[in-house]
Amino acid sequence: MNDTRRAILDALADGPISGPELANTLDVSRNAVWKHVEALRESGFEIESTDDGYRLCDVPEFGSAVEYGLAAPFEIEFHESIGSTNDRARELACDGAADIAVLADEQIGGRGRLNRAWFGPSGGVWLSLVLRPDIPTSHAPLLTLAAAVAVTRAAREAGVPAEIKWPNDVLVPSAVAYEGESGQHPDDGLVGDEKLAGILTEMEGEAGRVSWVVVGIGINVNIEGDDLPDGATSVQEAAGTVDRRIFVQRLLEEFDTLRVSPDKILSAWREHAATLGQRVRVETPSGNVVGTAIDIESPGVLVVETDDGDVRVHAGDCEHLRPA
Ligand code: BT5
Repeated sequence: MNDTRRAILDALADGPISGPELANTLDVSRNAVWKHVEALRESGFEIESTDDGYRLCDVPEFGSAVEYGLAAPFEIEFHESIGSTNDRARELACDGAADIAVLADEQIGGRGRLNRAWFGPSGGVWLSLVLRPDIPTSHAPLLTLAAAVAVTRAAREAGVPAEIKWPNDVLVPSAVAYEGESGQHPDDGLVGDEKLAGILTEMEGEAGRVSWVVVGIGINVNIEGDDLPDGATSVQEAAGTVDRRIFVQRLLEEFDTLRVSPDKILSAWREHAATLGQRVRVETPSGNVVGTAIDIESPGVLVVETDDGDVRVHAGDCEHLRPA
């Protein structure tokens, strides 16, 4: 959001303020104030002109309005529709940007890991954070874990019983659907959780240090079940529609708290993880690992207890299995 518009909103937060007073405080012309107020109205802010001056009556549910009231140092770049927020964030990162959150309502060319397609209809939260942390490249996976915790906390606050699946998914347990409705599990041995969110972290480094990291987060928020792929769910399905501005603010604030205290990330992850204690099958480049997930180690290594001893898995696709 433009700096002057942000300053106008900050001033309006304390109650009505007249055009001349705003012009004076912000050191711009009255005409400029009027133009910025009009632009804010066009982007959905309800600003009334009263005898006491401009009064902020309502804030949009989404868009660059996410910056309004945000208690974390991210600038929001909003797009109604975009190919991939990660692609845009990478461009910004290559230009030297930091702490920008690229946000979209609809994403038409979204990517998952291994270039899988990511479905991004209108009503979701498609978000990519441009970060420049001063950390070794080997620590970057911790940021994926931090993002998963942040999404899970925001979803739980919205009433969704969200849990983390290693390494990069947030899911909603669907035990209720199988036990309650049909009384039968599908015959694939899987627990059958439904995916609420996925995370795609990309980075560039030099001499073992991170130059930039893009943490791409896709969350099905205000989307009907019929508009989602099989095996997916949304906040709307699990708990009803939410104000996405508040949802994204909570997520960004949680993420910001964790990134400045990396030593707290693993314990926070353990607290919210569905994977720990779970029988799992992890597809790795060197074959399948089947056993019970017993712990996570820095910077995101899953420890699986197998018949042949403990195996440490650095990357792979993880499935939660029903007890043998
Ligand atoms: C992920 O990959 O889960 C990472 C997804 C990251 C998406 C975000 S959105 C903002 C940013 N911009 C981007 O372009 N990407 C990031 P993976 O673990 O590989 O899972 C991909 C699989 O999830 C697909 O093969 C589908 O099976 C499934 N899927 C696709 N769209 C989905 C959706 N909206 N909800 C749930 N599952 C989905």
